Amino acid sequence: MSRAVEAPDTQPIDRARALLRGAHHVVVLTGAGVSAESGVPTFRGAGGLWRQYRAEDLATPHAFARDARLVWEWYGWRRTIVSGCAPNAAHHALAAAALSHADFRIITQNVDGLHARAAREPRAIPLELHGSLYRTRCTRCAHRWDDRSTVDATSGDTLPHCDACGALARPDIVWFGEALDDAVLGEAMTLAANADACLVVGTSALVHPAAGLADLTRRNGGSVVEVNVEDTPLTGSATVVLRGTAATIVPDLLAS
Ligand code: BJW
Ligand code: ZN
Repeated sequence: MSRAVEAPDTQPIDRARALLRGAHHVVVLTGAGVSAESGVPTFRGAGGLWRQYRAEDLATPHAFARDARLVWEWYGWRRTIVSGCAPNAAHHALAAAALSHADFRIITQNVDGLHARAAREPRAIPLELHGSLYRTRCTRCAHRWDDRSTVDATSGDTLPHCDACGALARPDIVWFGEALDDAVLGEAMTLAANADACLVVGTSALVHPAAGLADLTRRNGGSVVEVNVEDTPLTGSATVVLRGTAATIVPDLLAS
Protein backbone atom coordinates (compact mmCIF):
# COMPACT_ATOMS: atom_id res chain seq x y z
CA MET A 1 0.00 0.00 0.00
CA SER A 2 1.42 3.34 -0.95
CA ARG A 3 1.33 6.23 1.47
CA ALA A 4 1.18 9.89 0.43
CA VAL A 5 4.46 11.55 1.30
CA GLU A 6 4.30 15.23 2.15
CA ALA A 7 6.65 17.35 0.04
CA PRO A 8 9.35 18.80 2.30
CA ASP A 9 8.28 22.37 1.62
CA THR A 10 4.81 21.75 3.02
CA GLN A 11 6.12 21.22 6.55
CA PRO A 12 5.41 24.21 8.80
CA ILE A 13 9.09 24.61 9.64
CA ASP A 14 9.99 24.76 5.95
CA ARG A 15 7.30 27.34 5.28
CA ALA A 16 8.50 29.39 8.23
CA ARG A 17 12.12 29.16 7.03
CA ALA A 18 11.09 30.30 3.56
CA LEU A 19 9.16 33.27 5.00
CA LEU A 20 12.09 34.37 7.14
CA ARG A 21 14.66 33.89 4.36
CA GLY A 22 12.50 35.87 1.93
CA ALA A 23 12.00 38.76 4.35
CA HIS A 24 14.12 41.91 4.14
CA HIS A 25 13.16 43.08 7.61
CA VAL A 26 12.63 40.55 10.40
CA VAL A 27 11.56 41.45 13.89
CA VAL A 28 11.56 38.95 16.76
CA LEU A 29 9.39 39.34 19.85
CA THR A 30 10.33 37.13 22.76
CA GLY A 31 8.75 36.40 26.12
CA ALA A 32 9.52 34.34 29.20
CA GLY A 33 9.22 31.04 27.28
CA VAL A 34 12.49 31.73 25.44
CA SER A 35 14.31 31.58 28.78
CA ALA A 36 12.34 28.65 30.25
CA GLU A 37 14.93 26.10 29.12
CA SER A 38 17.63 28.21 30.79
CA GLY A 39 15.81 27.61 34.08
CA VAL A 40 14.11 31.01 34.43
CA PRO A 41 10.51 30.54 35.64
CA THR A 42 7.77 31.91 33.36
CA PHE A 43 5.08 34.20 34.78
CA ARG A 44 2.01 32.21 33.89
CA GLY A 45 1.39 28.48 33.89
CA ALA A 46 3.15 25.85 36.00
CA GLY A 47 5.84 27.32 38.26
CA GLY A 48 4.60 30.86 37.60
CA LEU A 49 3.87 31.65 41.22
CA TRP A 50 6.36 32.91 43.81
CA ARG A 51 4.96 31.83 47.17
CA GLN A 52 1.25 32.44 46.59
CA TYR A 53 1.71 35.59 44.48
CA ARG A 54 1.15 36.15 40.76
CA ALA A 55 3.10 38.78 38.78
CA GLU A 56 -0.08 40.89 38.76
CA ASP A 57 0.00 40.96 42.60
CA LEU A 58 3.60 42.20 42.88
CA ALA A 59 4.54 44.02 39.69
CA THR A 60 2.48 47.15 40.35
CA PRO A 61 3.21 50.58 41.85
CA HIS A 62 0.41 49.87 44.32
CA ALA A 63 2.08 46.67 45.59
CA PHE A 64 5.38 48.53 46.00
CA ALA A 65 3.72 51.39 47.90
CA ARG A 66 1.98 48.86 50.17
CA ASP A 67 4.95 46.56 50.83
CA ALA A 68 8.28 47.54 49.25
CA ARG A 69 10.09 44.87 51.24
CA LEU A 70 7.96 42.08 49.76
CA VAL A 71 8.39 43.37 46.22
CA TRP A 72 12.16 43.78 46.64
CA GLU A 73 12.35 40.30 48.15
CA TRP A 74 10.73 38.91 44.98
CA TYR A 75 13.19 40.75 42.77
CA GLY A 76 16.11 39.63 44.94
CA TRP A 77 14.96 36.02 44.56
CA ARG A 78 14.73 36.46 40.79
CA ARG A 79 18.18 38.09 40.56
CA THR A 80 19.63 35.09 42.39
CA ILE A 81 17.87 32.59 40.12
CA VAL A 82 18.78 34.36 36.88
CA SER A 83 22.42 34.82 37.96
CA GLY A 84 22.67 31.03 38.00
CA CYS A 85 21.20 30.69 34.48
CA ALA A 86 22.89 30.89 31.10
CA PRO A 87 21.54 31.73 27.63
CA ASN A 88 20.22 28.65 25.83
CA ALA A 89 20.34 27.54 22.19
CA ALA A 90 17.44 29.85 21.25
CA HIS A 91 19.17 32.97 22.62
CA HIS A 92 22.37 32.00 20.80
CA ALA A 93 20.62 31.29 17.48
CA LEU A 94 18.76 34.61 17.62
CA ALA A 95 21.95 36.51 18.45
CA ALA A 96 23.79 34.83 15.57
CA ALA A 97 20.98 35.75 13.16
CA ALA A 98 21.03 39.36 14.35
CA LEU A 99 24.79 39.49 13.77
CA SER A 100 24.64 38.09 10.27
CA HIS A 101 21.61 40.09 9.02
CA ALA A 102 21.47 43.86 9.42
CA ASP A 103 17.68 43.86 9.43
CA PHE A 104 17.04 41.20 12.02
CA ARG A 105 16.09 42.89 15.28
CA ILE A 106 15.19 41.36 18.63
CA ILE A 107 12.59 42.88 20.93
CA THR A 108 12.12 41.25 24.30
CA GLN A 109 9.65 41.55 27.13
CA ASN A 110 12.14 39.74 29.35
CA VAL A 111 14.06 41.50 32.08
CA ASP A 112 16.55 38.63 32.58
CA GLY A 113 19.31 39.98 30.30
CA LEU A 114 19.91 36.56 28.67
CA HIS A 115 19.62 37.87 25.08
CA ALA A 116 22.23 40.51 25.86
CA ARG A 117 24.51 37.86 27.38
CA ALA A 118 24.25 35.82 24.15
CA ALA A 119 25.02 38.88 22.01
CA ARG A 120 28.66 39.38 21.08
CA GLU A 121 28.07 42.80 19.50
CA PRO A 122 25.69 45.69 20.17
CA ARG A 123 23.66 44.84 17.04
CA ALA A 124 22.43 41.65 18.70
CA ILE A 125 21.41 43.36 21.93
CA PRO A 126 17.60 43.46 22.11
CA LEU A 127 15.23 46.29 22.77
CA GLU A 128 14.08 45.64 26.33
CA LEU A 129 10.42 46.66 26.53
CA HIS A 130 9.91 46.02 30.24
CA GLY A 131 13.27 47.13 31.67
CA SER A 132 15.96 45.11 33.39
CA LEU A 133 16.32 43.03 36.52
CA TYR A 134 19.83 44.45 36.80
CA ARG A 135 18.95 48.14 36.87
CA THR A 136 17.61 50.11 39.81
CA ARG A 137 16.13 53.59 39.83
CA CYS A 138 15.19 56.22 42.35
CA THR A 139 11.55 56.71 43.30
CA ARG A 140 12.14 60.48 43.67
CA CYS A 141 14.83 61.74 41.28
CA ALA A 142 15.91 60.65 37.79
CA HIS A 143 18.95 58.67 38.98
CA ARG A 144 19.18 55.08 37.69
CA TRP A 145 22.08 52.67 37.86
CA ASP A 146 23.29 49.17 36.98
CA ASP A 147 22.80 46.92 39.97
CA ARG A 148 23.69 43.25 40.24
CA SER A 149 23.79 43.21 44.03
CA THR A 150 21.81 40.82 46.18
CA VAL A 151 18.87 42.43 47.93
CA ASP A 152 18.70 42.64 51.71
CA ALA A 153 15.00 43.00 52.43
CA THR A 154 15.17 42.43 56.18
CA SER A 155 13.96 45.97 56.89
CA GLY A 156 13.00 49.17 55.08
CA ASP A 157 16.46 50.61 55.86
CA THR A 158 18.35 47.78 54.20
CA LEU A 159 16.49 48.15 50.88
CA PRO A 160 18.34 49.88 48.02
CA HIS A 161 18.39 53.67 48.33
CA CYS A 162 19.45 56.39 45.91
CA ASP A 163 23.06 57.63 46.17
CA ALA A 164 22.04 61.01 44.79
CA CYS A 165 19.11 61.95 47.03
CA GLY A 166 18.74 59.17 49.60
CA ALA A 167 15.18 58.20 48.64
CA LEU A 168 13.96 54.60 48.39
CA ALA A 169 14.93 52.97 45.10
CA ARG A 170 12.93 50.50 43.02
CA PRO A 171 13.63 48.00 40.24
CA ASP A 172 13.93 49.72 36.83
CA ILE A 173 11.12 47.59 35.47
CA VAL A 174 7.81 48.50 33.84
CA TRP A 175 5.01 47.46 36.13
CA PHE A 176 1.33 47.03 35.29
CA GLY A 177 -0.34 50.39 34.76
CA GLU A 178 2.98 52.10 33.99
CA ALA A 179 3.88 53.44 30.57
CA LEU A 180 6.69 51.80 28.62
CA ASP A 181 9.58 54.09 27.72
CA ASP A 182 8.33 56.21 24.78
CA ALA A 183 11.52 55.90 22.73
CA VAL A 184 11.78 52.13 23.22
CA LEU A 185 8.12 51.49 22.44
CA GLY A 186 8.23 53.86 19.46
CA GLU A 187 11.23 52.04 17.99
CA ALA A 188 9.60 48.65 18.61
CA MET A 189 6.40 49.76 16.86
CA THR A 190 8.33 51.11 13.88
CA LEU A 191 10.31 47.88 13.57
CA ALA A 192 7.14 45.78 13.80
CA ALA A 193 5.21 47.93 11.34
CA ASN A 194 8.03 47.79 8.78
CA ALA A 195 8.82 44.10 9.17
CA ASP A 196 8.05 41.58 6.43
CA ALA A 197 8.09 38.89 9.09
CA CYS A 198 7.58 38.85 12.84
CA LEU A 199 8.87 35.82 14.74
CA VAL A 200 7.12 35.50 18.10
CA VAL A 201 8.83 33.18 20.58
CA GLY A 202 7.61 32.04 23.99
CA THR A 203 5.11 34.67 24.98
CA SER A 204 1.55 34.19 26.20
CA ALA A 205 0.74 37.39 24.23
CA LEU A 206 -1.54 38.55 27.04
CA VAL A 207 0.31 41.67 28.09
CA HIS A 208 -0.09 44.86 26.07
CA PRO A 209 1.25 46.86 24.31
CA ALA A 210 3.89 44.16 23.57
CA ALA A 211 1.23 41.65 22.50
CA GLY A 212 0.01 44.05 19.79
CA LEU A 213 3.36 44.24 17.96
CA ALA A 214 2.82 41.11 15.85
CA ASP A 215 -0.56 42.48 14.75
CA LEU A 216 1.20 45.62 13.52
CA THR A 217 3.34 43.46 11.23
CA ARG A 218 0.35 41.45 10.05
CA ARG A 219 -1.85 44.50 9.37
CA ASN A 220 0.94 45.96 7.24
CA GLY A 221 1.06 42.83 5.10
CA GLY A 222 3.86 40.93 6.88
CA SER A 223 3.85 37.34 8.10
CA VAL A 224 3.78 36.12 11.68
CA VAL A 225 5.58 32.93 12.77
CA GLU A 226 4.77 31.76 16.28
CA VAL A 227 6.96 29.38 18.31
CA ASN A 228 5.30 28.20 21.51
CA VAL A 229 4.50 25.04 23.41
CA GLU A 230 0.82 25.98 23.51
CA ASP A 231 -1.84 28.16 21.88
CA THR A 232 -1.95 31.90 22.54
CA PRO A 233 -4.27 34.69 21.38
CA LEU A 234 -1.92 35.12 18.38
CA THR A 235 -2.15 31.50 17.22
CA GLY A 236 -5.32 31.89 15.16
CA SER A 237 -3.98 34.76 13.08
CA ALA A 238 -0.36 33.56 12.76
CA THR A 239 0.84 32.66 9.27
CA VAL A 240 2.75 29.63 10.57
CA VAL A 241 2.61 28.06 14.02
CA LEU A 242 5.54 25.94 15.22
CA ARG A 243 4.57 23.88 18.22
CA GLY A 244 7.51 23.00 20.47
CA THR A 245 10.15 24.50 22.70
CA ALA A 246 12.18 27.55 21.81
CA ALA A 247 15.58 25.90 22.32
CA THR A 248 14.60 23.04 20.00
CA ILE A 249 12.80 24.95 17.25
CA VAL A 250 14.55 28.31 16.96
CA PRO A 251 18.05 26.98 16.14
CA ASP A 252 16.53 24.61 13.56
CA LEU A 253 14.42 27.40 12.08
CA LEU A 254 17.35 29.81 11.75
CA ALA A 255 20.02 27.29 10.69
CA SER A 256 21.68 28.50 7.49
C1 BJW B 1 7.47 28.28 25.97
C2 BJW B 1 8.36 27.47 26.63
C3 BJW B 1 9.41 26.98 25.88
C4 BJW B 1 6.94 28.05 28.06
N1 BJW B 1 9.50 27.30 24.60
N2 BJW B 1 7.58 28.59 24.69
C5 BJW B 1 -4.90 46.24 26.24
C6 BJW B 1 -5.78 45.22 26.57
C7 BJW B 1 -5.87 44.74 27.88
C8 BJW B 1 -5.06 45.26 28.89
C9 BJW B 1 -4.17 46.26 28.56
C10 BJW B 1 -4.11 46.73 27.25
N3 BJW B 1 -3.15 47.69 27.21
C11 BJW B 1 -2.61 47.80 28.46
C12 BJW B 1 -3.23 46.97 29.30
C13 BJW B 1 -2.93 46.80 30.76
C14 BJW B 1 -1.72 45.92 31.03
C15 BJW B 1 -2.00 44.55 30.45
O1 BJW B 1 -1.54 44.18 29.37
N4 BJW B 1 -2.73 43.73 31.18
C16 BJW B 1 -3.06 42.37 30.73
C17 BJW B 1 -2.45 41.35 31.69
C18 BJW B 1 -4.54 42.24 30.64
N5 BJW B 1 -0.53 46.51 30.47
C19 BJW B 1 0.17 47.41 31.16
O2 BJW B 1 -0.17 47.80 32.24
C20 BJW B 1 1.40 48.01 30.49
N6 BJW B 1 1.37 49.40 30.60
C21 BJW B 1 0.56 50.15 29.89
O3 BJW B 1 -0.12 49.73 28.99
O4 BJW B 1 0.58 51.46 30.25
C22 BJW B 1 -0.35 52.39 29.64
C23 BJW B 1 -0.01 53.75 30.17
C24 BJW B 1 0.19 54.78 29.27
C25 BJW B 1 0.47 56.06 29.76
C26 BJW B 1 0.57 56.27 31.13
C27 BJW B 1 0.39 55.23 32.02
C28 BJW B 1 0.09 53.95 31.54
C29 BJW B 1 2.67 47.57 31.22
C30 BJW B 1 2.89 46.12 31.16
C31 BJW B 1 4.13 45.74 31.94
C32 BJW B 1 4.21 44.25 32.12
N7 BJW B 1 5.24 43.95 32.97
C33 BJW B 1 5.46 42.56 33.34
C34 BJW B 1 5.95 42.50 34.77
C35 BJW B 1 7.30 43.00 34.90
C36 BJW B 1 7.72 42.51 36.20
C37 BJW B 1 8.95 41.74 36.12
O5 BJW B 1 9.34 41.11 35.14
O6 BJW B 1 9.51 41.76 37.15
O7 BJW B 1 6.32 41.95 32.38
S1 BJW B 1 4.05 41.50 33.35
C38 BJW B 1 4.91 40.05 32.90
O8 BJW B 1 4.21 39.61 31.72
C39 BJW B 1 6.32 40.51 32.48
C40 BJW B 1 6.40 39.88 31.11
O9 BJW B 1 7.36 40.59 30.32
C41 BJW B 1 4.99 39.95 30.58
C42 BJW B 1 4.68 39.00 29.45
O10 BJW B 1 4.74 37.69 29.90
P1 BJW B 1 5.31 36.58 28.93
O11 BJW B 1 6.73 36.89 28.61
O12 BJW B 1 4.41 36.39 27.80
O13 BJW B 1 5.35 35.30 29.91
P2 BJW B 1 4.18 34.28 30.28
O14 BJW B 1 4.62 33.55 31.47
O15 BJW B 1 2.86 34.93 30.32
O16 BJW B 1 4.14 33.29 29.02
C43 BJW B 1 5.17 32.37 28.72
C44 BJW B 1 4.86 31.72 27.42
O17 BJW B 1 5.94 30.90 27.07
C45 BJW B 1 3.60 30.83 27.44
O18 BJW B 1 2.84 31.10 26.27
C46 BJW B 1 4.16 29.41 27.39
O19 BJW B 1 3.32 28.52 26.69
C47 BJW B 1 5.44 29.64 26.65
N8 BJW B 1 6.50 28.70 26.93
N9 BJW B 1 7.92 27.35 27.97
C48 BJW B 1 8.54 28.12 24.06
N10 BJW B 1 10.32 26.16 26.45
ZN1 ZN C 1 17.23 59.99 43.97
